Amino acid sequence: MKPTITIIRKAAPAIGVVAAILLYLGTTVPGYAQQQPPASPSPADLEKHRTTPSGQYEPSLDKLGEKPPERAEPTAPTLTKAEFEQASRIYFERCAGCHGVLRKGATGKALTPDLTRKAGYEYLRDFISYGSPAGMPNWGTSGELSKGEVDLMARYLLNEPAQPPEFGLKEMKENWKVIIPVAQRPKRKMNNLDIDNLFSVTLRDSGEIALISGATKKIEHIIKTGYAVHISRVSASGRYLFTVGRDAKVNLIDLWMDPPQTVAEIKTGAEARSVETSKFKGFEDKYAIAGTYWPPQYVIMDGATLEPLKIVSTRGMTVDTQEFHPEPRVAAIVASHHNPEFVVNVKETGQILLVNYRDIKNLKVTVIPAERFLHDGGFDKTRRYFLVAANARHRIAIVDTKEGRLVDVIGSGGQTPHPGRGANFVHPKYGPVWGTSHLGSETISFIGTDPVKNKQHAWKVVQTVDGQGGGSLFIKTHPQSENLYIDTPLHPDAEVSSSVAVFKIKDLAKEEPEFTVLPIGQWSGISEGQRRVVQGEYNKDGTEIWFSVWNSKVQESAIVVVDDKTLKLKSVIRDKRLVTPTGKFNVYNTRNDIY
Ligand code: DHE
Repeated sequence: MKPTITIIRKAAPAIGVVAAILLYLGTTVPGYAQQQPPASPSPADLEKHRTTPSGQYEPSLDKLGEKPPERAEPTAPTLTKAEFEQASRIYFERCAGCHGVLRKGATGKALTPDLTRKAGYEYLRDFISYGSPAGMPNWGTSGELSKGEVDLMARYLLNEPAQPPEFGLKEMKENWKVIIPVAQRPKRKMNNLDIDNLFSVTLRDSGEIALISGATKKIEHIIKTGYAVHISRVSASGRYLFTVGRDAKVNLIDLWMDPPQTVAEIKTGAEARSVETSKFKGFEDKYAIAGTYWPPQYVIMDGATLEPLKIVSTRGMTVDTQEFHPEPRVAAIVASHHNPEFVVNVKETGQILLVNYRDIKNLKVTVIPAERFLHDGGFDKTRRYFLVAANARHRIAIVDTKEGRLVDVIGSGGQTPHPGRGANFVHPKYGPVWGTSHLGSETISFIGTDPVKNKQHAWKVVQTVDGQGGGSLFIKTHPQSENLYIDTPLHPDAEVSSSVAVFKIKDLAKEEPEFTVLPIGQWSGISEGQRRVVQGEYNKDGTEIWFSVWNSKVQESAIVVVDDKTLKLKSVIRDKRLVTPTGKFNVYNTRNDIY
């Protein structure tokens, strides 16, 4: 295979990426809306939306769709019980991510019966069929929903919303299993794995993770997890690995066992994306926390058994208009290193909660008003400040986790920031910065994070540079590295989505820094599919960076390892067990919040 590297000066903005973003957010992206003719996504786009990885990025509540709704009594117009259940399933899978489980609106419009009945059946039917320039897909004309299904959904929306089940202590305990009790677990590491350099790799569509050795690149073990497992997090000691599925199932994996295996599991709700474990001194490995999309709540669990201890609802008031929101989803959660606290980001209310676990019984929660639509984020290099994207508001909220206060909420410098956990490095001109890329624009922004020695730059976007285009999800560097990598897996152009851009950090001192393009998809040796390249993750030493080449479930995927010094291909992991690899979590870097 012949590696090719291209040097690019400046890339043209990728207007085409807007369709993906609109589908993702269910809304218009300011600025882009003006450049775009008001058109609905084409049938081809919608087909991609349904069948491709980028399509799967659309917020969905597909697990919720499998639950029969509790209130299935039709009001107007009449729907049979079977019709109501079918419509509820379609609603939770396709609509609830944007319009809300209870149809009160989120990034999409509210669809409560008072509004839908005013609009009327024909209006709803046509809206569902043809979509809207504001981002509503044309479900009918694209063939995504049949004529009968469009009619069903229009009638369904005239009825009272289905009420999905709540999930309290009783339900959690019924779904909680300690497979290996603590007393029967090993007292020391029993295997020969170099745990710190192990990668936990999400195998999205097979509901598994692969544990891959950082040294040999060999798949050591595959472990069954929740449905479309979303992230892995590692306990402070490095012994326990936590995964969370979209179905809200949390697996606790003991990495000391031979082979590593799930020692406890629990279902914490119907839909979830986040899990974390206590890291403050004196509380290492003691607690775990999972946040759910449905029901809107978080649960604090015992760190060694996952026994649910305290469930707290996130229903409450929005940060700006101070209205009650009935279903604010829990997005990113991180564990503070400065206090015995979890930082819980509540998406729809825009509140950041500092949940103090020193005394679980008399739980103290500091509520920090930030900005709506909080999604993902990470610490600065000192691990004191937490920066999180309010993605649909194009802003970044910054919290001082030592003093427990909001530092500021600032414009991100681009459209729809999506940092993952972000990237920390020392900028040649501005000192320590944290960076984010964007879903909706080619912008990569750097925010000053040192309020002591570089006060004039702190909490400001000190520089923006253009990458390959929009559709970026993750940015990455490492304290040992001189490079900064930006993926673009949701870019509509296959060449862009299957490659990554790399900036030399020292070049950021220049007026218009150049970047190098690494054709990771081509390097994988796979010729089928769009080969979307997603989420760089370093090995423990920061000498190599791993990228997933993410194809659909029926196509071949791979992991490509790049030598960070030379930017050359180091190795390719191809194995039929690598089904849709996406997130990768190096044990050492994840447990120490190195990014
Ligand atoms: Fe993610 C992190 C939510 C789609 C891969 N994703 C997160 C977090 C949230 C979230 C709230 C932060 C967790 C934390 O730090 O505690 N993701 C969502 C969605 O709601 C969304 C948009 C749609 C959905 O229905 O799930 C979504 N995410 C995706 C994907 O399609 C991705 C690309 C592939 C996949 O595996 O599903 C994807 N999300 C990831 C990854 C992280 C993540 C790899 C962790 C990044 C990290 O470095 O920590």
